[in-house]
Amino acid sequence: MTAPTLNTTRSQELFSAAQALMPGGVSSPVRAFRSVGGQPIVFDRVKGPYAWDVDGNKYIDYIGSWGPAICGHAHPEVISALQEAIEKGTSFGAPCALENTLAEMVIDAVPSVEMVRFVNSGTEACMAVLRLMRAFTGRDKVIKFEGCYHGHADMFLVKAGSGVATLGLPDSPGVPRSTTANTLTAPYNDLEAVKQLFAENPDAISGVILEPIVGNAGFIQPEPGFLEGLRELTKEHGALLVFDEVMTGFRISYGGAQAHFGVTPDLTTMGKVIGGGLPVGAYGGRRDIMEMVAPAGPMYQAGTLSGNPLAMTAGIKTLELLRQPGSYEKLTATTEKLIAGIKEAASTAGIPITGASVSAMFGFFLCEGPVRNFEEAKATDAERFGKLHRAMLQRGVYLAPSAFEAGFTSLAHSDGDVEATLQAFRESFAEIA
Ligand code: KE4
Repeated sequence: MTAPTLNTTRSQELFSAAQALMPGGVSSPVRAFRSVGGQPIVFDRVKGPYAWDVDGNKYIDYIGSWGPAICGHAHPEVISALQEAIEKGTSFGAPCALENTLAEMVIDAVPSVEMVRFVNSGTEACMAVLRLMRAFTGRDKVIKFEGCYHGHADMFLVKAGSGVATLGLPDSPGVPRSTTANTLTAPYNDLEAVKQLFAENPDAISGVILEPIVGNAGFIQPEPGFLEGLRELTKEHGALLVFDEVMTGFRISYGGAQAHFGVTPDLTTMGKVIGGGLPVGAYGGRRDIMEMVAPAGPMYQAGTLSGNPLAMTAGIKTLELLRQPGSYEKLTATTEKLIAGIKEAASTAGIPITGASVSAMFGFFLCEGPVRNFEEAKATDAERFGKLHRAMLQRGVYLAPSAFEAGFTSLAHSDGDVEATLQAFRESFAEIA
């Protein structure tokens, strides 16, 4: 059953103009649909689980602005709180009580966080946390994992995931080798490789940073014992364990992936959900480490718009909505139904698939699996995924435009939305089989 061809004339006009104004016509590479083909659609507005493009087409959205829209886009209580806050100004550049409120909420929720600093993006949070790891330990090297993405700061653009993997970039030009010389990499889920790196670099590794559930190489879960093993190894070697929870924070559970798995890192980065759709990042952790951050300590980090009242307001209201009883049970039920249906639809069409979900995060690869690391993720049939993405878009379902991203559900996705999505998957898999 071939989907009707949507009228996307206005999107095409706007995107064509955008490409003359901005590199690739986008403000972030993955939005350009380069790896899935077809024309990006230009959004006009979003609400709940839906997005509408500038031609009036409606989509069920499983990106949710790449994570922030976990309560649904433009939640009325978030909008109302922002409308009230904006009357008092958009940015103070001075302390405000709202920072205390959001800080208390994050500290109360996230097991590792005794003190927190707000910034404006996940990239900033990861840049700062690496500087803090090095400042606290006096060591320069860091271990990251192939396929994990920690923002676009130079030192992390080594075998990175997300858009770097999506575009098949050999990391990035413009990054001096001297900058990445201290970035060591290992395959995800490979404790032996990490042990080897510590043995080869005695007393030189400041710590290990990872996505506790990978969302930037597709969706890859830690194998039993992996996180616990890293906790032990870092302790044994006087190094720090850092969970990059920019994507998993407040999505996997109200305490993040660290609460879900029961493994407590020394430091945590956050973003996305804690800004409720406005620019917020954060890093936090043990008080003895965080008190090194200026002006309490010597490690410098700063930001004009950090902690601004609008972003704090959106974050506070979003976390208030999420901490309502039953939120994560609902998110889990929605997402488990979705991924089960996707796998069934692919199998019915005879298409190899492996996939899973944890709470409001899911992903699948179009290959037999299992997928335990980035190398195995590359076995996914990216070309077939591109055909699937286009077929789903024509049927009004908006999936991440990359085989190396995760999918996100929200409290706003209804059973009806999931059923409509699964029907689109059944038709699309049949079309591309
Ligand atoms: P931002 O600088 O994009 O706010 O955060 C960087 C970042 C850090 N750590 C993790 C685990 C992340 O997932 C991200 C950003 N995620 C991507 C999606 N894969 C953002 C989407 C984009 O780059 O446009």
